[in-house]
Amino acid sequence: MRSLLGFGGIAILAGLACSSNEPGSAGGYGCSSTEPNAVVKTIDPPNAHYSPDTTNISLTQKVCWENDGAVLHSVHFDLPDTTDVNLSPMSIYSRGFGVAGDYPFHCDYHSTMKGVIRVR
Ligand SMILES: [Cu+2]
Repeated sequence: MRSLLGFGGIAILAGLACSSNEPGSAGGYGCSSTEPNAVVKTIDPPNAHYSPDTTNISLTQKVCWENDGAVLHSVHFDLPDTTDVNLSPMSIYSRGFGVAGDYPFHCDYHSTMKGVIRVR
């Protein structure tokens, strides 16, 4: 049975005040930790990186990137999925995958920022 999420499960919540129904976030945004989410945080320079840089999820899980820093980052996937999303300060980006595989990604603004989502 295939996941219903597929590639349609993409949601961008960038800087939209009062639009989040995610609990437990004082600022009105943030990745929910009560759903079956895996959370990846962007870490600002001088030691810019994703934390964690490798994330393992199942076909039914989502990954939520969270920028609670002060500078712009992006989540730019490498081939075969070239989705490219800017992640402004105080914003999140959440998506599912639905197809098993490795999904490497990087930040367009900081060359040290690389990560991979491993979907099994
Ligand atoms: Cu960055």
